[in-house]
Amino acid sequence: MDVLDAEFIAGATALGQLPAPTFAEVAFAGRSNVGKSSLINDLVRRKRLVRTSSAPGCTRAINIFRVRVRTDAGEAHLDLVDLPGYGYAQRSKAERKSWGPLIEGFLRERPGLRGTVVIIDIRRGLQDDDAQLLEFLDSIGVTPILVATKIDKLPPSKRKPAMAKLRKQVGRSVTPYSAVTGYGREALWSRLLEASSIERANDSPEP
Ligand SMILES: Nc1nc2c(ncn2[C@@H]2O[C@H](COP(=O)(O)OP(=O)(O)O)[C@@H](O)[C@H]2O)c(=O)[nH]1
Ligand SMILES: [Mg+2]
Repeated sequence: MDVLDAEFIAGATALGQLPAPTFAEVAFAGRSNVGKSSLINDLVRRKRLVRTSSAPGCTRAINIFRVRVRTDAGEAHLDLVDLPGYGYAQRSKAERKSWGPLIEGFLRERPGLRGTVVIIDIRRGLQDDDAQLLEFLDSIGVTPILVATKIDKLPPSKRKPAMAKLRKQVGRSVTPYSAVTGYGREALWSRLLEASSIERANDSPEP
């Protein structure tokens, strides 16, 4: 995938602060420190577009990044939405409680949303809060795009069995990914473009 441009558009800690959607949007959800920001940076091939952190749990905002990609049909815009990480136990309870409505509200109400990527750490497998998010998505009729990241951290012999186990747990296909090696990048882009019906976004006016 050829990403021509990628820029930060907006950050918000409340839904009401977000700008109205302009292009198709794909949201990225996952536990804190799962590698969400790294994955978005790898997708757009920009090292520091999205701030990554070794101190987990520090992204409490919804951040929107606009990308312009070259497609067979020409060029297209797509907005990538980095949602706050969930499930970080060391944050205060009140703070954690505030993330649920923000994430769920966005996933439930955002009119421009075309796809929801749920990212799982392949070494940890499906955690309770991942399962809860999948249940929530199911309850609102959203079929997630599932990604298992940090695949490079497993020795090659353990990758296939770990993926098979995860696929069985979630009952659908999962795209393996490594933000370090770029493994899975093209496969995930295909899923993002398909979810976004990118040709339609292509007809949209310039922002
Ligand atoms: N080895 C490896 N490390 C990763 C990968 N993705 C993220 N990380 C590391 O995991 C930590 C958390 O990543 P970050 O993208 O900030 O996670 P976020 O909290 O979900 O946005 C950082 O130290 C990253 O360098 C990956 O695919 N492979
Ligand atoms: Mg992050």
